[in-house]
Amino acid sequence: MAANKITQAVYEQVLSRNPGEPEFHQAVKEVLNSIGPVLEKNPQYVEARILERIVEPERQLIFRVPWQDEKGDFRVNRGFRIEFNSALGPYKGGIRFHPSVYLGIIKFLGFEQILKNSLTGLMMGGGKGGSDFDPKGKSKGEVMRFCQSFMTELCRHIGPDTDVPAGDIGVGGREIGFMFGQYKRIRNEFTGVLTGKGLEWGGSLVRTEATGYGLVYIMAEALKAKKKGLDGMTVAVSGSGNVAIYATEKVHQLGGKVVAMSDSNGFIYDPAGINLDTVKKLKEVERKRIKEYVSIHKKAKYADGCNGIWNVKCDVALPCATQNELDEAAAKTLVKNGCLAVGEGANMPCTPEAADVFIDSKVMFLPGKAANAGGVAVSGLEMAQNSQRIPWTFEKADSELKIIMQTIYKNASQAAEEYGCKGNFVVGANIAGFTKVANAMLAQGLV
Ligand code: NDP
Ligand code: 2IT
Repeated sequence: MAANKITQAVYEQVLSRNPGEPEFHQAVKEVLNSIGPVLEKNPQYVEARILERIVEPERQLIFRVPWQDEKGDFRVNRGFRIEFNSALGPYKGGIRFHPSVYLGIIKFLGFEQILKNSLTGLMMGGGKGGSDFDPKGKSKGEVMRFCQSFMTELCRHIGPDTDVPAGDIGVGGREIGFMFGQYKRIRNEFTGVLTGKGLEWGGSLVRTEATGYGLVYIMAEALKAKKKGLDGMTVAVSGSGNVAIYATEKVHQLGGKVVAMSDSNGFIYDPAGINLDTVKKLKEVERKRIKEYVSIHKKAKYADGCNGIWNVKCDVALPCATQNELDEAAAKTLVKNGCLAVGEGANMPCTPEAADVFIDSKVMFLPGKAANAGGVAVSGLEMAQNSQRIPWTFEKADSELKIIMQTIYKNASQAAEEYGCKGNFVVGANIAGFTKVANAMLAQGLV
């Protein structure tokens, strides 16, 4: 059978076996659309039904998370952990707390994570977890009780050599601390079962910064290949969470100027360049809205509606908020305004139509599974430090991160070129990530 017939048949099976999960379908489709040529060259993958296996999670956990709010009322949320693929190592991937979370979101993230983790070159399989719990407006005590309840169930399924969660939207250092404490109490073991831990108790330097820094390192590498650099460039960064903040920090360190950031309510535009100390204080310390920025910086402007950020004229766009936040119309506006490069800090922030606009317009487009792999890469380095029981210096972790991002760029470019799609990093990242996982699955037999 021709490769495109095979991928089409697998896609149809995914649709019928996973109804009502459009984000998962979208993530799978993008990969299937990339790997036809790999199947032509490697009939052994087809014979061993690697595709049919890779789209089916090894294990899916869905559980009740009961907790008590400040008034003493009983509340219930739903918890998830998808242990998607362990061909390359223990399941590894973040935990997301957001009201939009349901099975399809966690499966799309878990599926992407398989190939992303493969690209890092470290020993990590793919997994993802989360809950539809909304941390917004909750007290610290409520968040702690929720995290403890979530971990009371999750702790039976994870372990430092089995499944190692970390943060994602709505889960940062504070939540990792609460979950780690509960795991330790119940299991009576102090192990590297979570990454993104505090620096005094097993965390790695650079993990907090890693996703944003890594995104900018790979963007700098891609621009260098075009004899360009971030110095003097104007940049728009959506979101104002972990990834957005440290992407902005690194852009500024490299001489670029971030002029816009956002949250789910709206965006700020500061032509003088975003003052990151203010954003950090508002978002990391005070947990306030981005709108407050303009009461401190009077020349900056705020507008309601987060999508408006893509109307801001910029050389480089870094979507760092959430899936499908940048659509076809926004992509066309960016292209019209002269945007040269787009790097996905978030997971799948560009719709397929938006990605096509960039690729067709020869805008350099770095897809999330390559561009935001720095976070999980430093998580892998945190696991290595935990195994050694020796913490590394900032310089060592940062230089390893940079090397990993440069290697991802090189491997994705080479794979794209080898399969006749030079400059297409979507195809390149999918092929480079997929090939390693497929080979490992073949070698491991009927897994
Ligand atoms: P945070 O929770 O720290 O920040 C998320 C940011 O995105 C907030 O500014 C939030 O605004 C905004 N946001 C969330 N949902 C929406 C929405 N529906 N529309 C518009 N804006 C939204 O999360 P992270 O920075 O950690 O994660 C951001 C993205 O990066 C996610 O896609 C995540 O999967 C991805 N990622 C994260 C990694 C990490 O190490 N943390 C690693 C690799 C990828 P508000 O406060 O209003 O909700
Ligand atoms: O999407 C991601 O790669 C993350 N949220 C980070 C995962 C991790 O295990 O560090």
